[in-house]
Amino acid sequence: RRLALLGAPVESGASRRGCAMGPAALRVAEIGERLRRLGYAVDDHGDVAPQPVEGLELPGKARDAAAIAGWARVLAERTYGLLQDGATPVVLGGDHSLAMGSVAGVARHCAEAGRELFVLWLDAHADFNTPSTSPSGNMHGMPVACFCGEDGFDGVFDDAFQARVGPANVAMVGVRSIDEDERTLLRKRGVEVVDMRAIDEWGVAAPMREFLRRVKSRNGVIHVSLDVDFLDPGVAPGAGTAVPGGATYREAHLIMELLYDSDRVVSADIVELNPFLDDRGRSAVVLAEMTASLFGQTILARPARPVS
Ligand code: DIR
Ligand code: MN
Ligand code: MN
Ligand code: MN
Repeated sequence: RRLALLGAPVESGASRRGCAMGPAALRVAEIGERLRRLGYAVDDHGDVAPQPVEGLELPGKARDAAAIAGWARVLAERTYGLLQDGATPVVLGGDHSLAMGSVAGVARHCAEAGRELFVLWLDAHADFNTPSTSPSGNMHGMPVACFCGEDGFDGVFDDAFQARVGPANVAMVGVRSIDEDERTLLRKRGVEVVDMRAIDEWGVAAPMREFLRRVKSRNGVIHVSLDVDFLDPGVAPGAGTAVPGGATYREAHLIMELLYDSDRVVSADIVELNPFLDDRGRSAVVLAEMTASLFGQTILARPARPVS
């Protein structure tokens, strides 16, 4: 199996700068080497450059929409192309607005291949704002609304990348910060949200197994989008919008192992790492370790038992 690393140093979707250094820090944390040691052929395609988009403005609040659309378009094309070639794209962020593009590319591939796509959103935030609900106008708080086909994103993509993900096919885990209008919309659409309270009550394994059962029952595939702020700030301080009470190292690690065991993951984003705010590269290393676990690194190096 071939893994393809794609750097996407976008940061204008977030409120603070620094995410543009994310791909470089993940490489210094040896994300590629870790995956190669697992036996994959890993191609690092370097950092992609955004397509020039001029004059795009979205109705409402959406800061730097034209530039974000430029990143989204190039990433949609690249993830789509890599999947068509049989590779597994792993996009290194960059802020979370890049998922507008990565998921659009995966969705097009799945639509053409007749496979149902599910998205697992690991994040402190729901990222379900639209330009009309967003209090900040920061587009890293909007990607899920965008790829679920909410209004307000006209002109971000051209016709080739209009494939959407049904809100019922999105599961969010670790959420603990949602804006008011965002919450209303999220509820209306019926997105599954495993919030921190649910994790405290049930742990991560029970809701993950339920999600994976659902994916399997539809013979679906999974795109995993991991925001560094899913983790507790004590584990991963390199986050621009850190929220206390996040996932522990072990919870996050177990999720990655369950995902690997499911054998359904076709693509991933590793996003929002802000090396400027990090503590001696600690968060970069944690994310690189999580990525290795997502692709099969195990503690005992023995075959895992299949998920029932
Ligand atoms: C907030 C923060 N919900 C917003 N979102 C963040 O600005 O839309 N997403 N930090 O990752
Ligand atoms: Mn996010
Ligand atoms: Mn977040
Ligand atoms: Mn964010």
